[in-house]
Amino acid sequence: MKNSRLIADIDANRGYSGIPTFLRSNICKNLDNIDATYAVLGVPYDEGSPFVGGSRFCARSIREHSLRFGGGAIYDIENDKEYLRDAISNNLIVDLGDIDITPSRGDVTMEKLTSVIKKIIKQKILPIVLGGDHTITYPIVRGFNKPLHVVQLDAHIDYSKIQEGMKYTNSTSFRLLHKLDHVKSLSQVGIRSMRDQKSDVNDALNNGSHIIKMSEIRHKGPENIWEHLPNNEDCYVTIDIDSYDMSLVPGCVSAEPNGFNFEELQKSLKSLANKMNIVGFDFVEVNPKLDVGTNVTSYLGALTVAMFLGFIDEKKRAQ
Ligand SMILES: [Mn+2]
Repeated sequence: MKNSRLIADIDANRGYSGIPTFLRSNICKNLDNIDATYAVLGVPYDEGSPFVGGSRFCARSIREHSLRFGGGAIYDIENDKEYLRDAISNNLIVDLGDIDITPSRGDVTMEKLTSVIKKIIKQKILPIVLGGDHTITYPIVRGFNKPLHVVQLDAHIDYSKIQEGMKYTNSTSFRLLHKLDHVKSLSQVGIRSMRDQKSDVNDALNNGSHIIKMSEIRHKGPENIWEHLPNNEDCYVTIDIDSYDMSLVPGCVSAEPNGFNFEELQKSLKSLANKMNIVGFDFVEVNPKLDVGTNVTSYLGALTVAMFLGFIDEKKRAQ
């Protein structure tokens, strides 16, 4: 067969055609035998969202918008570089589909997520997890069985106290994961929401969190904010779409002003991928039902995930 991967080459494979797997990667159905370097997993869970639900449609929408990247690579004219060409053409990326959601049983759903993450990691494959809301990061990180640093790019600290038994929410995830023994450090980057509570920020700081504010990012430059992390150690990254400025993310219910512009987030992710050994990442909180007609927020999400994966892949290939 000329092109078993279905990704656009010289064939017309338009963004609106085909089965929407991430970057038209092959579907892998056997979680115990994943033949790939990178595995994409969707978690269509938004029951942890206290305001407006709908991010359960994030993963599907990101996959759809990822189909718009053709030509078998992600090309950046700024440095005349193609990312992921080898990964795409050699099927190093697979799409595992979504975690099965048990409605109204966040505990059950998140157990499933943790067990799938364990299976992926056991096979030394790098998980790329598409939310869903920000609840998912804690169940993902607890699935790792080795020491790692966690970097959170987010407008909000997501460090609320557990109240009324609400454990699996998008505002409690980082208080929970910060307590895990194998989490060596937590860096919370781009935090700026005036809806965050001072007491939660104090708790995070007292527990050793490195909170990096927008003023520091702009003062040092977004590529120079990682000095506190030891080179080449394992690092898990979580990207909340609301780390971007409100003006860029109409399809995000928690958008805040004074966030990252694209170049700033690009530089911070590139420098992080160069410095650390990235062992997995997630991307969360796009709410496609709130987006404008062009679905730019989903497109920006697909671009961000593909771009960061490109940086990680570039580093791996250089080693
Ligand atoms: Mn968040």
